[in-house]
Amino acid sequence: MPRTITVAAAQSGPVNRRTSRAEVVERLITEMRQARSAGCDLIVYTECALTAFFAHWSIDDERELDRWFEREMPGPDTQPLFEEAARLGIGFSLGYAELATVGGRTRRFNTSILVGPDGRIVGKHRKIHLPGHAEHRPHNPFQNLEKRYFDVGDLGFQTWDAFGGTLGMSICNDRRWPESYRVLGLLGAEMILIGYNTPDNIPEYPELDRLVGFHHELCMQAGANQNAAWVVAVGKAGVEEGVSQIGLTSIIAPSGEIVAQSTTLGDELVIHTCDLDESTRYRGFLNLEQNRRPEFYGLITQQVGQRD
Ligand code: ING
Repeated sequence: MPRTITVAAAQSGPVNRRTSRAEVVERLITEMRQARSAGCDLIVYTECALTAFFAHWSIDDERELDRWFEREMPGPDTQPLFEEAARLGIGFSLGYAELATVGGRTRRFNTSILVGPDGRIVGKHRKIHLPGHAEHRPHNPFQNLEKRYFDVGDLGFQTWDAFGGTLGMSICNDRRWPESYRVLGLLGAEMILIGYNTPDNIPEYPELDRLVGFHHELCMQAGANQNAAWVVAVGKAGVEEGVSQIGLTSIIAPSGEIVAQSTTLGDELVIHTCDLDESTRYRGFLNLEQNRRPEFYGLITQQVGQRD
């Protein structure tokens, strides 16, 4: 009996900064119902799915900043999503800005959770690779202030047994680092869920603008194939608060092939039935256990620039 997960990658169109969480959750629930009607076991929402991607502008007042964060999950605005998931019997992953207390200190994370078909949280990932800058850059048409607004994730990379397989999560810039996929692959990930907010232009490197879509696909196709995992990558797309973001929501097989991809810059469900035994096949082909030579990989675990 093949082990399959039918996944809906729920690309999000722009979310206006004045759109309430309740309105967004209504959109998410509509998509959840559509996904379930299409026979999906899992719907994957994007990074910071509940709000506009507020890292794209400067916020100096801490109380104003904290308005963009969730203090509890589920909270009053998101509880209906969990309840509908349990009613329909469909799982989901959701990206959001998390305000947490860790060791008695307030911490702010760019977070995603995995929720089972019973509406219970299975696992949590906190974004590790924070791109952008901490200071306001007045000459840029938009900011990326994740280094100011978020702490580096403190949970590492993890996998969970769910939906009949082993699943892991990453968030946005995590997908550009081969280490993200390799650690998840070594932990047995057969499917990696990724949300992202990716502008289609890079103020500091305009000469790379033409390659933003190519680099987005390249890093995930390589990560999927080199670690024998499915990758389900879901974008916040379109022009959101003046920032034009790529779509290219993609489902990528362990072969590295993009088997399904969005064609719009709005809300769009990209659905595919993923055979987890494809992961098993490519694991056998790769043979990570016998063919890796970690004795030569030492440099990878060192901080760049500390080489003597
Ligand atoms: N965003 C971007 C990402 O996709 C970025 C930042 C854009 C990096 C373009 C490189 C090129 O990684 C987030 N939110 O990480």
